[in-house]
Amino acid sequence: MERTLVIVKPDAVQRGLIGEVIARIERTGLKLVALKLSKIDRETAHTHYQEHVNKPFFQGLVNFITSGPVVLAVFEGPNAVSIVRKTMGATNPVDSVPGSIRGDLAISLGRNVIHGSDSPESAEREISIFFSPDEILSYERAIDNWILE
Ligand code: YYY
Ligand code: MG
Repeated sequence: MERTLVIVKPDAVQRGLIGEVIARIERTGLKLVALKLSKIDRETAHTHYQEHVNKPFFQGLVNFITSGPVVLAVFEGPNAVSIVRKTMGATNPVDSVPGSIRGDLAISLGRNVIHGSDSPESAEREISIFFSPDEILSYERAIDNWILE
């Protein structure tokens, strides 16, 4: 089953939006299989955002993601990566549509509330940065037959 990493970013934690963001993803039907409040150190931020290391916004991005507590979550389900990306909305809140997390809750590119993995391969890589295998739970939900065909 596909998994994806979600980070409720420091801006959203400060703004009291943890529940709002997690709830929107829970409501899709994806299963929450790991969850923790954490503070990302600079080395871990570099590893997580390694694809952006040469971009002009990289230092600002690392400063931001390490600036306060975040919530780290793993969601599981068919097409989990794409479902979360759709629920998040476009990277720049100027482009993210109303109804999406960023479209409804953000106005700045560098304060865009949520991270979600961009492919199943990046998801596996990112999840292993933040979670050990024993922190990811396997469990059944009685309602699964009403969510999964
Ligand atoms: O995956 P996603 O978060 O939607 O966007 P990425 O292209 O991976 O960029 C990661 C992160 O970097 C983005 O959420 C905001 C920030 N960023 C930026 O500050 N300035 C840019 N021009 C592009 C991205
Ligand atoms: Mg990305």
